[in-house]
Amino acid sequence: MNYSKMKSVLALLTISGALLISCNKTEQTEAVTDAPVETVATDGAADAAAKQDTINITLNGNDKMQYDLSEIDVYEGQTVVLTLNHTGTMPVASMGHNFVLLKNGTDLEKFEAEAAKAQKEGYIPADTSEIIAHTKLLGGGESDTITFQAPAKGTYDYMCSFPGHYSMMKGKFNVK
Ligand SMILES: [Cu+2]
Repeated sequence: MNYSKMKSVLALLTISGALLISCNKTEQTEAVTDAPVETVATDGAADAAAKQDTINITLNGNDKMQYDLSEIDVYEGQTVVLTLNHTGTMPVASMGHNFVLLKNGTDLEKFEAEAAKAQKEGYIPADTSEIIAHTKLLGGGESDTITFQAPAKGTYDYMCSFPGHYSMMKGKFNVK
């Protein structure tokens, strides 16, 4: 073996050595990043939901003046696509339902009193400063879908603003 041949063998050894080291490094890095992923996986569906940009919510209201959800959970930053279905058959004039999401600190009783004055506007008061999002007022068999950004982390109230409904038709909108 002459000198130049030896040099190239040495070079090869150095390269394969470097490759081995880099392979080990990759494995180690993977092993480290694997651990938290597994931890998250055990938390299940809630974390999967947290990763979605958009969350679809279906809320039903019936002729007995009831929503089918008393709590709605979303995550901060999510786009909320909420569909309200009126699953009953009664007309909007006697059993109208909507979904009104209110800012923190809103007095539901006062809000309802203001809403009651706005029959022509589907019981959405002229001053909308306390409203984050709302659907149309629906009669039996109707649906409305709205899209809005989840507000900052916190717990918010939602209600139906049809006169007399909010005592039964209300719930908590939790932004996690
Ligand atoms: Cu209602």
